[in-house]
Amino acid sequence: MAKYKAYFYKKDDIGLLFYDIFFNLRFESNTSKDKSMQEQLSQINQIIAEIKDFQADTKDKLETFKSKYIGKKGEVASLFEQMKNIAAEQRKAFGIELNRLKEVAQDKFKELSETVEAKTQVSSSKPNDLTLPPVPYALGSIHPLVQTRARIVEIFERIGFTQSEATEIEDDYHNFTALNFPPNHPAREMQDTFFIEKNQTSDMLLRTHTSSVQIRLMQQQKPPIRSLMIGRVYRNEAISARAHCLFHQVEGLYVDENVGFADLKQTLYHFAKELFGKDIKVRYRPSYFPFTEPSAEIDITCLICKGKGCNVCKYSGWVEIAGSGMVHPNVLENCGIDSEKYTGFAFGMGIERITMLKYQIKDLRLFTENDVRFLRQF
Ligand code: 2U9
Repeated sequence: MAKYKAYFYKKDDIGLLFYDIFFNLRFESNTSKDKSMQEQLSQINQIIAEIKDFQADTKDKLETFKSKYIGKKGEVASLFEQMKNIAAEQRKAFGIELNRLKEVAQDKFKELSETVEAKTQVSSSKPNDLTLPPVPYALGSIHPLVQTRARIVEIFERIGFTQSEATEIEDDYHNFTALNFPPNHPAREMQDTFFIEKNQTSDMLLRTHTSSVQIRLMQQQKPPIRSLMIGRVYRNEAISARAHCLFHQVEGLYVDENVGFADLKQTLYHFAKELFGKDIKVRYRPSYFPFTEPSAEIDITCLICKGKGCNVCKYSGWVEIAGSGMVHPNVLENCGIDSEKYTGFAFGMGIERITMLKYQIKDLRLFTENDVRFLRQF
């Protein structure tokens, strides 16, 4: 609607009066058309949203939809009527929006008609045949990492290992210092570890291994200790097919009088054969960790090429499954355990790595993508 302003004109201002009326009329009526265009567009969007939300499970509701939106006196038709009020230069754009609305309404009507049709067929069909077998539930499957974890626990529980747990947020002491990490060890850098808080007294971080659980256990419980620590650990790594910032570890600790390297070897030899089969070979390769001395990495024959050499084992015939070693005397002493009286061995492995080797999975990211096509295979 054009709006008129009230002015007081002197007698000789009559020309100005005509000019003003003419100009205001043009000016006001254009503004009014602009406004009308804006209003109509927002109305179209509102109707589209309403249409998308509309539910109909009966013929009555379907009829309501039809007369409200696509009938002769419906919203779409009435908006087409408004076309004449739209400024000529905006009419094309308005028409495009209107056609979009019409299309949305027609598609929705088709979709609702099919739903109502299907419902009426079901309700008008014969009563249920109670003798038919039940429709089976769509069952999921156990995640491959959970399966591997369960199998590892089963193997170690049978030889006397219990399970221990602690929090994933740790302090610097339990994650590094008590484990004999020197103050400037690279693992303490921000590039490798997620720090939550950096304090004068103690840094808080996301644990980088489950070894901190073993420290807490040894502080609370005196030997004999034979326990597994399982859980999530975090490292500041870029996510790729071979690395992730979050993965799962199983660590084991056995501390008692007269525990020696032969016990370590035999325990992990038993484990590897149980998990990967009697035919695989196991070898211990000297290594270094701050928390164990001596330390060894544990390899088994490559499961793909059976030791002949392939690109998975980098043509060595061996793949690494775990790290291990005799608990460093400093670590025992840090936990109040007499290292003259007691000795112990420890080992650690990544559950993802073991699962990838066992099932020949090539990309670590598959474990967290939740794609049922992957998960269904286990
Ligand atoms: C205490 C003392 C010693 C646990 C060990 C390893 C060697 C090891 C890696 C395997 C792959 C971590 O998941 S991984 O990246 N672990 O190589 N872990 S010995 O030694 C301990 C733990 C706790 C108190």
